[in-house]
Parts: sequence; structure tokens; C-alpha cells
Amino acid sequence: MRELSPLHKERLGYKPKLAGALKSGIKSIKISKGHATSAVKDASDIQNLFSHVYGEPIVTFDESGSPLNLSTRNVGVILSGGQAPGGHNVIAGLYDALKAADSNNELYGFLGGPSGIVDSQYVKFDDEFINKYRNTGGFDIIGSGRTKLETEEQFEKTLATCKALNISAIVIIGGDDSNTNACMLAEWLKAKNTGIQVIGCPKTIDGDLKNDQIEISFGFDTATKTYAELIGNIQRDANSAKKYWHFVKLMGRSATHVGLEVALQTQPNICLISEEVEAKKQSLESIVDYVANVVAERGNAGKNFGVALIPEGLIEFIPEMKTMIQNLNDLLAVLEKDSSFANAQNVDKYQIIASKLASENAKVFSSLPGMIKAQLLMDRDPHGNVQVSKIETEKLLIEMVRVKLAQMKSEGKYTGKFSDQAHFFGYEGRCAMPSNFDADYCYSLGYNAFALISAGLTGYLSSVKNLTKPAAEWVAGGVPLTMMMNMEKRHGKMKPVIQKALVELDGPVFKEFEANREKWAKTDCYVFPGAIQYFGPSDVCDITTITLQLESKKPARV
Ligand code: FBP
Repeated sequence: MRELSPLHKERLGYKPKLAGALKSGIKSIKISKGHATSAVKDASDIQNLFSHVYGEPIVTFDESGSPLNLSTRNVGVILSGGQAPGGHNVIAGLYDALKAADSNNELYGFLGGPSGIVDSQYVKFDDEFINKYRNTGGFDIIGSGRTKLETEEQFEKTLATCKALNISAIVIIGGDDSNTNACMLAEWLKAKNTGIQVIGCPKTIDGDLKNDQIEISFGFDTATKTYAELIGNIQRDANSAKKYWHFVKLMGRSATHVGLEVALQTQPNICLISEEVEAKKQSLESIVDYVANVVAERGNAGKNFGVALIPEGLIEFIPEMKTMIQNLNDLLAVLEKDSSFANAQNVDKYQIIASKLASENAKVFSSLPGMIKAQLLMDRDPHGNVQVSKIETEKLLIEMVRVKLAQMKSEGKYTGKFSDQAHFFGYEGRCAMPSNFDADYCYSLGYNAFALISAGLTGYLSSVKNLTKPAAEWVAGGVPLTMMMNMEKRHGKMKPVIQKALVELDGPVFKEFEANREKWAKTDCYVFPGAIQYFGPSDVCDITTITLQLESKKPARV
């Protein structure tokens, strides 16, 4: 039996391309500092809450400037939140920089996410360990988790773990919530004068941790290419058999960056954009009308097939649903403590809930099929979010579209036949073998994180920019985490959080989609991207997403 596939074996030997200034090696890197920064919004609140790490400058690595401090040190690393292709390469880049600086340096990996550092569960990396994971997908090197690092007790335990292992810096690889917590930890450790630094790395397939300084989070490239391959295959199948409408829910907890990118890569007949639904205050009924009209128009032209992309987070962007879910969240927080509710049958729970929700919300809740009601009652994640990956929005839409089409048929407005297939693509993409782009980008982010540590910084996010250019032209540096923060309501209280980047309806990516969607709905313009290629011409293997390419042309906001 073979232990590794031929491709896996070959990829272990891939040498990731490093960003320009990092290429000469950790010992030659110099740092330049810019001006003091301020928070993107609510600056005085953020400054008060993060008085020790607030306002630091953006930094850039290049060949001039001040040298780094490469004294011997131990570093710890944590993978936090959902998997994203390339995480192993962040750790490999960090490890290589750390060992190149001083072979006595040690890298510790905390097991199972942030809880690993609190509970002091760890491994120590060596060459043999790291080499088995180079350029591979997944987070299985040390595992991940969604524990929120935020309490005094967790911070005390983190400090104790660091002291026991003589760790002077922690790298947290995570999304907006994890990096918000990284900033809180950096502030706490600095306020206590511990000398322990915290550096974040921007991770999430959702692509919503980005701003003027961070062009894209890692994993988005590989995940969208993986989904685009699968959607392309489905489109070809639909176009061959000509008998099914495929409704595909695509991951992306809140933002529709994944759906939009996949739509641009594949040109499906329908792609719903949550942010547009919210902006236009579209009701569930009007969304169903839109989808049914596209199906009907195609069906009346003899095309009883098509592909519709549904964003995972859609349900929370439909105004009446959003209001109902907020009311439901508050209610469940109270009912959770009531054991008679916890032990009740689902049908009884629905009645209790309907009787306690505000009347408009009760109406919306009661109108949903039992399957969706049950899914809405499932546990929230540690950040208080509904687990949208478990809500079968694609099936809800199929059912509602079927009813609408039957009505249209009875009115003589629809002469076709509707036969459906439902899919959910999410986990299929989160652990794919990283594309060359993600392998290179992640390795650079990890290597760069060690440069930030060696520059004595804390509360920074590792940044690599100019990503649509060849890696030799990428610009490495760091952005203060406080610069990306603002105050938002969470669990009924105002909290400091990294601002999530939703799809901008006046941005070039949505505009490109908007200009084409009508044509894609009526005619069959399907594009079949095929599988990610790792070897071959650079314009096939190294290109990044359409999103990044379109956004790189947009003038920077001041
Ligand atoms: P992160 O934000 O932590 O990167 O995770 C994103 C994601 O992949 C979402 O797209 C999805 O809703 C969620 O994770 C699902 O994760 P889980 O299975 O832990 O609920």
C-alpha cells in the first residue's frame, strides 16, 4: 500500500517563493517604520481599550532601514478557527526563519487551537516533523479550535505556559475574531510588562479579513479554485443531461466573497449576493420570485436545467430573517437555562418559541419548514453566531421555488419542468492542497511573522502586499491590529472587533458580476475552470483570483 499519493510526495519538495525583501534571508532583513496609525472607526474607544499597543506605525521590510534583533528565543504558534489551505506553510515559513536566525531557537505548536496554550498542550517542532507537512492542506499538523481567548484566567494560564517553555512570542493564525483576541492578548501581556509579543496571520477562506493593508486572507485562493472546479463540473453535467437545476450552497459565513469569486470563474445562471439582498431589503419571497423567474424563463425556452449559487450566510442578510434570528438568539440564551425547554420535543419547542417571539418574528419563524426551524435552534458557535453551515438554505429555496413554479404553471406563465439537486460545498475546499499562490503567500506570511517578532513588535498582523505581481515584487511588513478595529454590538454589548470586509456593492468585483448576470441567466455561458494546477506554465499555475486582480486596480481609500 502506498502511504502518500504521487502528487503529495511531489508537493513536499515544492520550494515556495518568498516575498521580495524576505528572499535574502532573515539575517539581511531591515525594517522601516511609517507614521503613527489610528483605528478605522471609534478611535478614542479603541485607544482607551488598547492603550499599550494602540497607534503603532505600519512597518515594511526591505534592504535599507534598521537591522532586526536576532537573539535566541522560543516562539509558540496556534491555528485558530476554520481550516484554510496553506496553514501548514505559515508554520513552515515561521520555523525556517526562526531556525535560520539561530539554530537554538525553538518553535512550539499548541494543540487543538487557542485552548492548547491555555491548557499547555503542545508539541516541539523539528525538521522531520515540519517536512512532513510542507505545502499540504489542512490544519492537522497541530489541529485547530474555536476557543475564544478573552478572559483574565485564560490570559494568566497563557502566561504560565509561556513562562514554563520560555516562550517570548506567540503567533496566532486566525480570522477577524481570532485576531481581535490576539490583540486583546497582546495588550494584556504588554500592560503586565511580560515582554511576550503577539503576532497574527490573516487566515480564512471566507476572504472577509481584508482592508487597505491586507489584500486577502490566505486560503481564499485555493478554496475558491476548488469550488470553481466542482461548479464547472456540475455545469458541464447540467449542460449534458439538460434535466436538473443544481442549487449549490457555498461557504462563507457572512460575506459573499467566495460566491462572487466562484461566479466570476464559472458564470452560473444565478448567484445570490447576501450583501445586495440586505442593501435592497429583499424579502425571502422576493428572492424566491427572482429565482423562479429565471427558472421559468429558461424552462419556457426549453432549458429545464441550470446552476444557482447560494451564499452560506444568506439567511442572516434577509431583513425579516435577520430580525427574527436576533430575537431568537436572545430568547434562546434565556431558554437554554430552562431544563424543561431543553428536554422538550422539537415540535413543542417551536410552539414555546413562537409564543415568546415578538409577533412579526413569530410569524416568520412559524412560516419556515420544520427542517429549518430545527437547524435554527442548534447550538451557537463560541462567538455567539448561528452555525450557518448547518442551515440548509439551498433546500429551503428549492422548496419555495417549487411552490412558486407550480403557481406560475397554474397561471399559464410556466411550461417547463423543474427537477432539482441540492449541494453544499464548504468542507471540500477548506483543506485542499494549497495552490502555488497560497503555498507561496502562506510561507511568506510565516517567515514575515518571525521578522516582526525579531523587530520587537507586538499586536501586529503579518502582511504581504502587491500580490497580483510575481512573488519577487511582493512587499512584506506588518500592520497594527488596532488600526483595523472598531466597536460593534456583540451579545448586546459594544465590543472592539476587527472590521469584517463585506462585499462592496460599488466595488469592481460586484460591478463585474452585475454587468454580466443577466446574460449568464439566459444563455449558457458556463466556464469550466478544471482542477488547480501545480506544475506547468506560470499563467496557469501561479495566477490568483479574479477578485484580487479586479481589486488591485481599484484606487486605494485614503
Ligand atoms: P473561519 O472564519 O474561522 O476561517 O471559518 C470560516 C468557515 O469556513 C465558514 O465559511 C463556515 O461557516 C465555518 O467556517 C464553518 O465552520 P464550523 O464547521 O466550525 O462551524
